Amino acid sequence: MTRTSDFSTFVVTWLSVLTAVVSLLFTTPRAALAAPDSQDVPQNETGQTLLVHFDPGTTPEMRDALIAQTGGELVRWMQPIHVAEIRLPVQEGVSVASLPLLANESVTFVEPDSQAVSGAYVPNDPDLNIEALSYGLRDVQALEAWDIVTGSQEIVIAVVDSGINADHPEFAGRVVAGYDFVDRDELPEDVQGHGTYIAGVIAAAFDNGQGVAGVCPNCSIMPVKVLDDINRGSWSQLAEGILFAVDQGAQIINLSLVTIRSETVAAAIEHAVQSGVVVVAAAGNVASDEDHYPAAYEGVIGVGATNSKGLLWEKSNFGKNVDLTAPGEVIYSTWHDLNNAYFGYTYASGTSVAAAYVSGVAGLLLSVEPSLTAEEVTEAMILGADDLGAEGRDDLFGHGRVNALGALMSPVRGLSEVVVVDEPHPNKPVHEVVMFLPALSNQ
Ligand SMILES: [Ca+2]
Ligand SMILES: [Ca+2]
Ligand SMILES: [Ca+2]
Repeated sequence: MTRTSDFSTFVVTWLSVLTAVVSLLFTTPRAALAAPDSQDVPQNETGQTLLVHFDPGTTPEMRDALIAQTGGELVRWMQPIHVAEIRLPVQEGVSVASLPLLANESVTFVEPDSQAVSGAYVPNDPDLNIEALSYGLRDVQALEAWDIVTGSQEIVIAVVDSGINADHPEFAGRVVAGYDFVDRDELPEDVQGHGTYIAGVIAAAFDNGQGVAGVCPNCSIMPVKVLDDINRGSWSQLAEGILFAVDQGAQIINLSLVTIRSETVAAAIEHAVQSGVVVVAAAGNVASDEDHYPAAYEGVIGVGATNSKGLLWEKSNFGKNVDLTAPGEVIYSTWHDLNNAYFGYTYASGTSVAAAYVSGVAGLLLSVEPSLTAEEVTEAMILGADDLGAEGRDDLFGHGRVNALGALMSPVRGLSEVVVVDEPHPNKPVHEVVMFLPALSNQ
C-alpha cells in the first residue's frame, strides 16, 4: 500500500467519523441516515474491518492481546477516541453479536466499519484538491452533491459538438455510440478539442486518480459530431445531430454552440423539447443581450457564465434568454490531445463551459429521479440556484448560478422526499443508503 492510499484511507476513515455527526445537521428530525440492514460484518476480498472501542484504562498490551484472540490485526489506533480499527481474516457468517470481544469488560462497543454513513466525499483526483483548478465544482457544490448521487450510466448526455477523444481515460466505459455528421461515419473523433473539453466538464471520471472530475462523473456521454476541425458546422449538421440524440435516447442534449436563428434548427429543437429531452445551450460569448440561438429558442435552458469571484464573466451574453448562469471562466477540463502541455487537460473559458455545468447538474437530477420531466429538471435547477446580483431573477444572472446540491434538495416532485442511492460508487456506501432530504418550503 502506498503512502498516498494510506493517507486517503485515513482521511476517509476520519471523515466518516466526523460526518456521522455532521450529516445529522442535514437531516430532518424524523430520520437520520438509515442504519445498515443488518449488523453482519461487511466482507471484502481483504477481510473484515471492525471498530472496537476500548476503555481508556486499557494498555496497548491488553488491547493487543484481545485483538490477537480474534485472529485479527490492528490497522490503526485512534487515540483521541480510544477506537481501534482491526482487520479480521475473511470468514463467512460473522456477526458483531457473535464476537467474543464484546464479552470483555474493557470493550465498550464493537461495530463493523460500515461505510453506510458517508459525507464530504473526497475523491482522489489530484487536481480536485487544487482550488484554482476546481473552483467551479466548488461554486456549484458538486462535491456535496456527490454525497447524494454521482450519476447513473443510464443517464445519457448528448454532447453535440466537435466529437470526443473516446480513449481519454476520464471517460472510460461511459461513452455510448454516437455519430459524426461532419464526415458521415460512426466515429465522432475530435480533432478540434472543444467536444472533449465539454464532455469532461459534464462527466469526467472522479476518484480515478487523475485530473479533475465532471459535474456528473458517472453519467454517460453520447458524442454527436456536428462541428468540424475548426469548430464550424452547418445548420443541417446541427439539426441532424439533435434529431439523432433524441432518437438514440439521450435524456439531455448539451449545445455549447451559438448561431443565428434557423427554422430547421428551431424545428429540431422543438422536436427535442416535445420529446421531453432537457436541452441546454450556451448563451454566447460576445457580451450581448440580443437573441443568440439555440439559447433563445423556447424550451431551451440558456446559460451565461460566471467567474471565480461570482461575477458575470466579462464576455458572457446576458438578457432575457439567460435562464441560469454557471462557472465559465478559466475552467480546467479534459483535452483531446493526451500529449499536450497538461497531458490531456487544458483551461478554457466561455458560456460553452457554463452550459456544460448545467447539463451535468441535470444529469445528477435525472440520475436520482429518472421520471422527472424536462420542466421539472429546469424547475429544480431554478429553485436550487444561488441568487446572484439583483434580488430574484435578473438579466445578468438569470435565476442565478446553478447549484447541484440546491437542485437536488429543491422542492420538486421526487427530490424532496426520499433519495435512494442504489448504485453507490465503490468508495461510497456499501449498503443501500436512504437519505431523507428536508423539503424546503416554497417561498
Ligand atoms: Ca469520423
Ligand atoms: Ca478524474
Ligand atoms: Ca439575481
